[in-house]
Amino acid sequence: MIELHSTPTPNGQKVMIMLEECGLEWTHVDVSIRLGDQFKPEFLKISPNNRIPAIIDKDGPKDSSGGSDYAMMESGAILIYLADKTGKFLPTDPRKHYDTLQWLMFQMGGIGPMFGQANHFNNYAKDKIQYAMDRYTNEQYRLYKVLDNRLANSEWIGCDEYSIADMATYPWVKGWKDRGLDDADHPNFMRWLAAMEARPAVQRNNEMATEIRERMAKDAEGKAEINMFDTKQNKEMLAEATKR
Ligand SMILES: N[C@@H](CCC(=O)N[C@@H](CS)C(=O)NCC(=O)O)C(=O)O
Repeated sequence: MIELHSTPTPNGQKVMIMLEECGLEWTHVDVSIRLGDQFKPEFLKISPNNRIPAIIDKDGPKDSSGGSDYAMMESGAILIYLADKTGKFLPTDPRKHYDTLQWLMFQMGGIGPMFGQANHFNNYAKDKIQYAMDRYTNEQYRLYKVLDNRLANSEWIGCDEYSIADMATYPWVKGWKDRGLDDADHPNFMRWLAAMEARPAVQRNNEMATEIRERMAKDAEGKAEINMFDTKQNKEMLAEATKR
């Protein structure tokens, strides 16, 4: 059994898709980053960076005393772990393997951070800073073009097989319409998106994400939220939660 301690943001959803694709037994443990659950000591034990997603594999690699609970943070590492555990969605052929890892890292180091900043400066920052909005919006469109170019030459993002690189990327890029992307100018990306959305596991993910979000919103009613974007407050919350 795998416990996914998370909330259905793009980083959370990529792990949900993998768990569904692999047919592993798993459960979602709701971690409300709006209410500050990421600073609770029990969560920090499994995710010292106070970020979702994290997993606990109840049947993980054994520790020195024979215990099999294994905790992990970082969505890309979690996807590789689950692929290794199940032998699925990370090809063993050396070229396909490293191609897939390259494109997984492209999502982790490129799409995730840049799309996240674009979303922040366009939709949440309290000051409208034109330089930051332009910088990250342009980067976001450039990255969509990199994907479209890749998908002109490859059926899937990582290689010619569906893989964890596709699962990692999909939740970040599926909101192309809201981001103002010109679909006619990205035909390969649109072909891939349709193939992703034809997969039952991806469809289940999208339904579950909505259900979990609704459940968490209900649970949060009447409770005080933290300001997730106040990095000073976040720095202090982590220091307070981990002081010795
Ligand atoms: N590199 C990390 C990034 C995780 C991340 O940024 N998670 C966000 C939600 S998508 C989070 O937990 N934010 C909580 C916060 O900012 O306090 C990963 O891929 O797992």
